[in-house]
Amino acid sequence: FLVNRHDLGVVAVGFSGGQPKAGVDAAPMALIEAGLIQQLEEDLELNVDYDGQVHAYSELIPADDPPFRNMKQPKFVSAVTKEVSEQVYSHAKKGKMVMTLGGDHSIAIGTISGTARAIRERFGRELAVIWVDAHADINTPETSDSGNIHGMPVAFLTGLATEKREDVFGWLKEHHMLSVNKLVYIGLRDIDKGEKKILKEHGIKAFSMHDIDRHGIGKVMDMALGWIGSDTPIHLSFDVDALDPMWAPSTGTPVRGGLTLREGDFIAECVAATGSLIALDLVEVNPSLDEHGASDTVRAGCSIVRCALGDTLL
Ligand code: NNH
Ligand code: MN
Ligand code: MN
Ligand code: MN
Repeated sequence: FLVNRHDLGVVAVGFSGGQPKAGVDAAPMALIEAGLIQQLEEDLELNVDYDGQVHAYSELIPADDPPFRNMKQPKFVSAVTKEVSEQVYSHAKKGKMVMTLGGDHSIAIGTISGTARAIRERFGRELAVIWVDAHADINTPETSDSGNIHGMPVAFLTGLATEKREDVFGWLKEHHMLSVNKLVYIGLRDIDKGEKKILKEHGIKAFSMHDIDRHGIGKVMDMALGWIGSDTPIHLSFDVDALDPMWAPSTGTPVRGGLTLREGDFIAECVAATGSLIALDLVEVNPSLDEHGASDTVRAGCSIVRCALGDTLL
């Protein structure tokens, strides 16, 4: 009802500027070369609207981009995410489901702001976000130890971090944003001190690996989707580092003790089954990391996407 489930807009974001490791920008090509888009067209029978390009946004590289409020490459990340926001919005306003292939997780500032705006305009509704990640990515520029913006997207999207400078996320307006009570985390296991404080103070719903151990992933998904409520449009932002490095080693900040391959797919299947999914991000696959090559991580990423877009086991 929210989107035409069979019409999928695809945005390939070859961007690594939200963190220091090269290679994450090559993920969209690796996923596409592994047959992802073909599988969606042929096996899932989706009408895919893809411009055939992995965007590098090199035209947006600023002449000069010094750290600002502790953020690294603030102007470049701001300019790229602003452009991604427009790209995602233009698919979403036509009633298409949107899939964005990253890239590091800073790009979610673009993807979620784009869908939040489209959903507001089309339905007058607020968006819910399911953030699957080992990390909470809710640092403000001031709480971040690294200064890497891929650890901050949720803070900017919820208005916990704000900046007036138009060229440093000042372009983010009310209609791009998400309320903290419409956010649910799954898979957390590496949270910074300042982030823990933010999660507590704002009563943000979070299911850590501890919760998954205690209740099992089935019950956790019931609780997560119950929190969001039925008929609420959902944007799923999936950081591949939520999976255990045993299954997805090729990522910039692997953390042991993560989700199994099946738990990752199960999360995506449960979200698909709600019928409320309107957009999906797959981020932080870095094909240049891991000595065995990245085929396991790329295959895991493809599988999660297929599950989220409605592939069922039987
Ligand atoms: N919390 C750390 C930071 O802010 C690490 C973030 N790294 C991620 N997030 N991969 O998903 O820098
Ligand atoms: Mn992340
Ligand atoms: Mn992460
Ligand atoms: Mn290895």
